[in-house]
Amino acid sequence: MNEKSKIYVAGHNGMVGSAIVRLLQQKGFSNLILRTSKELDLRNQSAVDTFFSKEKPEFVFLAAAKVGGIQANNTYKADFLYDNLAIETNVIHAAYNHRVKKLLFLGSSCIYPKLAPQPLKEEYLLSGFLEPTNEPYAIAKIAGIKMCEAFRDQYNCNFISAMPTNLYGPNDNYDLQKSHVLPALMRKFHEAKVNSQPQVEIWGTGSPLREFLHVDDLAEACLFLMLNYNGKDFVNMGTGEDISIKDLALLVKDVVGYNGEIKFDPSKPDGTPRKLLSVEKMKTLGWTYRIKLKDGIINTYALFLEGIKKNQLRLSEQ
Ligand code: GFB
Repeated sequence: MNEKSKIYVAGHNGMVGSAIVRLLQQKGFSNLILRTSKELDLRNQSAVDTFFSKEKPEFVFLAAAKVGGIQANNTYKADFLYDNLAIETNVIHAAYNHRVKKLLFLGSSCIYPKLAPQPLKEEYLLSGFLEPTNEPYAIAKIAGIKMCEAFRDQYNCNFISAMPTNLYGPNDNYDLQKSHVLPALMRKFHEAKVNSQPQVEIWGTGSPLREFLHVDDLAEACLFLMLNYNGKDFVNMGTGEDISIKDLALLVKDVVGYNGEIKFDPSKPDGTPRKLLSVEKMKTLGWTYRIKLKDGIINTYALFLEGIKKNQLRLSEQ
């Protein structure tokens, strides 16, 4: 892949896709093909095939997906399964049909069994039962990995897969019902501070452990793999460090400058108790993360404040 290569970033309006586009542009890759979901519905097989036949991308970052936090995953199970399977099937098959030179598929750390040993090594895939709150999403992402492997085995396609841990950063979704924990906490503490509320409610018990990777680091890792890795086995992308939801809440509270109380709501699901990725493989390949969690949260909160001023935040997702 070089600066003139024709590169399709699927999902460029999302947090991950937009970070990949920002990085590619910074690095001088100037021949990017982008389509919003209104312009190209990736769940529509013939539309996707026509697009690939017309545009003939050489490289594909498959960052398009239906994503959301624990509650969205648990509520819209059919959509998470169907939309993600349809997107992957259509894009991966079109990439094979139209001779894409290389494709990077992005999955998620929720593909691992709920009670797998920690840190989660790539080889633990399919060794046990999945976490029920995100089983449909995980099944779709596992199918995407297997599709890349199968097209490689049967047709020699250079399709690779990466499994990122929980992500955060610019362009996140701040819808309190559908978002992930970090943007939700940021918004809750911010609004509680502005409205002088005495208390902020946090879902679950606060005890689950999660690992957080800044999306700009993820974009670097994706480009690194696109330039340097051609293996069949998928690769984890994370920091190798985790934090309890309670400590994360205290950290975000501190960055936002909120002085009230935290109250846990155990009627809301905790989800998987822990999902810390083993990042040994990425390290051996030569990549490690850069942005420390506190710095990333400070930076993301500054962008959040700017977004509020400019009315550009995704506060309610369709
Ligand atoms: O980020 P999150 O929604 O997803 O939740 P998962 C992480 C933890 O934070 C859970 C707790 O234990 C939540 O109960 N939490 C506390 C909150 N307060 C809040 C809140 O206000 N909002 C949210 N959203 N959580 C998702 C999967 O799992 O992770 C997806 O469902 C995907 O499939 C994604 O893998 C990365 O980490 O539990």
